Amino acid sequence: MNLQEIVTKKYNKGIADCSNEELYFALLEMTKAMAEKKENHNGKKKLYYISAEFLIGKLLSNNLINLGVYDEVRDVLAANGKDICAIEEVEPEPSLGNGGLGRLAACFLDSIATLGLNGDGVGLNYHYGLFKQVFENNLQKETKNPWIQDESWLTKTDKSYQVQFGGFNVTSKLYDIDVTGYENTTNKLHLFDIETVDESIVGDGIDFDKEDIKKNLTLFLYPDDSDDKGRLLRVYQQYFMVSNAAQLILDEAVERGCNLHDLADYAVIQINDTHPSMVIPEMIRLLMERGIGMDEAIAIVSKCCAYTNHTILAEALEKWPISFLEKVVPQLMPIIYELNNRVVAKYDDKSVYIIDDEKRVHMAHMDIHYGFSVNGVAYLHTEILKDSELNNFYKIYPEKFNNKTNGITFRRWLLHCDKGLTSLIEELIGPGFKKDAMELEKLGQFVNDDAVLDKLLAIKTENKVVLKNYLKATQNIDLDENSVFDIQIKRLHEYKRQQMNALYVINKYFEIKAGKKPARKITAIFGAKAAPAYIIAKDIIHLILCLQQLIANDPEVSPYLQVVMVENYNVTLAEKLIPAADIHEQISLASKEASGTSNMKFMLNGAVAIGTMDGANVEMHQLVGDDNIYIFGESSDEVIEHYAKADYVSRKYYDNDADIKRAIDFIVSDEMKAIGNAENLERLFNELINKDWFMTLPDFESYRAKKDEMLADYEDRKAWAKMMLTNISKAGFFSSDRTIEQYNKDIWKLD
Ligand code: Z15
Repeated sequence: MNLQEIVTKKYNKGIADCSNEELYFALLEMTKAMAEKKENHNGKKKLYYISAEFLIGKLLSNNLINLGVYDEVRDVLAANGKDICAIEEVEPEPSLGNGGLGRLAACFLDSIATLGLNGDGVGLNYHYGLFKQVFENNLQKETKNPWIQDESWLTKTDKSYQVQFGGFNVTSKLYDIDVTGYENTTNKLHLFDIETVDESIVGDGIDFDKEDIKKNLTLFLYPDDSDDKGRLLRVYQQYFMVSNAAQLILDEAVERGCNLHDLADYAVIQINDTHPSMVIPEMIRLLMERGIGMDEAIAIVSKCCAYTNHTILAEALEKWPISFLEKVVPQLMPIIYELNNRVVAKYDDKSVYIIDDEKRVHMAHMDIHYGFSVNGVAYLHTEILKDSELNNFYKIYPEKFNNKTNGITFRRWLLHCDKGLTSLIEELIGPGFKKDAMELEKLGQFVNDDAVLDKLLAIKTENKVVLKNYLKATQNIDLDENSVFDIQIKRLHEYKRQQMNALYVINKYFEIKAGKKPARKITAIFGAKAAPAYIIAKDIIHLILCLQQLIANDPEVSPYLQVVMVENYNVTLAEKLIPAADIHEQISLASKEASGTSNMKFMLNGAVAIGTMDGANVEMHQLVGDDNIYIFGESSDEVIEHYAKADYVSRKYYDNDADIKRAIDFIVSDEMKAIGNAENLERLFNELINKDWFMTLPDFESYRAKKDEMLADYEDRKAWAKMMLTNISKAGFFSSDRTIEQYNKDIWKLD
C-alpha cells in the first residue's frame, strides 16, 4: 500500500487534509509493512548482539532512506503541501542508551542488515529512555522521557519466557523493532519486557520505588555512562535480559536443526561490554538443564561467546558483590563458583581470578576466560588493553585479543543528516560512496578546485543557518552563522574534559577584556548530560551555564564570544549540530577515551578536529596527516606514567601559571557567584586545584595555543575548505560497514 492508500484506510481523507501527526502514523504503518516484506532468515549460523543499550534515535527518515523511498515520499508530501522535516519532528526519540556504547550498537545493527548478515540485536524495552534534561537556575534537572505510544516501532510478538529470580519469577514478553538495511534485508531488534511494569509509580523527577521488581524492572534505563553506578535493580535487569536472550537463542537454534552439542555452528553471541556477561553462566545452566554435562556445556558456551571491552576506566568495569548475585540469581552462583575454581586451579596470579578477595565477581574476567574473543574498539585502546589493563590475560590468551576500530553508519550520519553535502558528493563522484564508503577518497581530486571548495563552504553556512533557526525555534537560542562554531557534544565526564574547554572560554574572556579581540566571533557550543549522581559533572554543567549567561550579558565580550549549552542533548540534536560544526572538540585525557564516535561523525560532515592522541583520534590523525587535524597534549604513554608514578600535583600548575590561576580563580569570583551557586562553584574550584584527576592543567597551555592557531587558520577560508574536503575524503574507513565486515571475518564467521 502506498501512502495515499494507507491515509485513506486510516483516516478516510487526502494527504493534504492530514495533520503532521496523522501523516507520521501513516508513514509508520507503511514503513513497517515494507520492512516486513524484506525479512530474510537465511544462513545456518546467526549472530546475537546482546546489549543493555541500543540508542537507535528516531527511525522514520532512516527507514525511508534504507527502504529506498525517501525521495518519493518527500515529493508526494510536498505535492500535498506537507514538509517531511516537520513530520519527522513529530516522532519521539527512543533514547534507549546513554551515549557512545548504545549508539554504536544501533550503528552496528544498521550495518549488519546492510551487509545482509543474519544477525539480531537483543536488549530491554525500557519504558522511559535516558532522562530528559532540563536546565533550571543554571542546573541540570532530570525528568522522565517516555517514548512508547499506542502506535510505535514496536511490534508485540507471541514469544514469552519464564525468568527465575531468587524468590519469585516473571513472565517476559518480546517486542520487536524492524532493522532494515540500506537497500537490503530486514533483521530484528528484540526488546524484552514484562507486562506488570507500572509507569504510574514514577514521581515528579525520575524517582521511583526501587524495591518492587515486578513493577519497575524495565521502567528505566540506568543513566550512567562509563560508570557502574546503580545497584540491585541493575542486576535484575541484566539477568532478565540474558536469560531471555539465552532462551531465545536456544529455541531458534533448535528450530534450525541444532542438537545443542553443535550450538557454536548455529549461534554466536557478541557481549557488548560486561552488562550482558551473565549470559555465560546462564547458557551453561540451560544446557545442563537440557542434559549436557558441565564440562561440555562450558566448552560449548566458550565457543559461542565473544566480548567487547569499551573502557579502561576502573569505575566502569563491573564487579558485582557475591551477596547481590546470591539474592538475585542464586541458581547461577554454583556455576560462577565452578568457573572461578577452574581458573584458581590453573593459575597462581590472583589478578585473573573471577572472584576477588573482597567477594566480588569480575564480569570482564569471566568473559575473557570463557569467551573465544576479546576486542577493543580502537587501535590505541586495544594496545593499552594488551600492554597494561588486561596484560595478565593477554599473556594467557594472546590469540583471543583483537582490535575492531569503531565505525558509524553513513546512512544516518551523512545521507540523512547532511542532505546538501550528500548531493554535492554525488554530483562530484557519483552514488557509489553510498554503498562503498571508501569511494569518498575520490573527492581528493577536487582539493584544488575552487568551485568545489566554495560549494563546500556554502553548504556549511547553510547548515549553520538551519541549526540557528532550529535552536531559535526550539530553545530560544540566538546564534550568529558568521561566527566559528566550535562544538563539544558527548556525555559530561571529567575524562572528556569539558572543564578544559570552559577554562579556554574564561581565558578568552579575559583576553577580550584586555583588548585582544579574536578575528571573528567564536561560538563555543556544548551539549552534554551528566549522570544524576555525578556531582562534579553537574558542577561543570553549572559552570558552563553560568558562563553562558555572564558572557551574553557583557556588551564588551559578547560581540566576540558566545557560550551555548544546548538543553537535552540527544541523537536528534546531534543530527542537527554535527553538520553545522566548523571545529569539533575531541580533547579527552590521552588513554581514557576508548574510541569516541562523534569524532567520526564530525569528520564525515566536514568539521576539523582539535584533539589529543586518544581513542580513534590516533587513526584519524594517521589518515588525514598532521596538516588536517590539530593535535595537542600529552601522549597516552606519558599519562599512564603519571598515574604509575602518582607524580601529578595540580596545585603546582595553579601556582606557577598565571593564566591558569586567573581562569580557575574566576570560577569563584564575585561575578560568577552573583549568577551561580557558591556551593557548586567552590566544589569545582577545589576539585581542580587539589585533585584534577584527569589532568586538565598540564594540557591547558598546549590546548590554548593549538586552538588559537586553529582559529587563525580558519580565516584562510580556502585553506580551511581544503582541510574540510580532506577530512571527508578520508572518512570512509570509519564506516561501520567496514567495522562489521571485520567482526564477521575475524569473529562471527557467518556464512
Ligand atoms: C560507553 O558509552 C562507553 C564505554 C563504556 O564502558 C560505557 Cl559503560 C559506556 C563508550 C566509550 O567511552 C567510547 O570511547 C566508545 O567510543 C564507545 O563506548 C563505543 O565503543
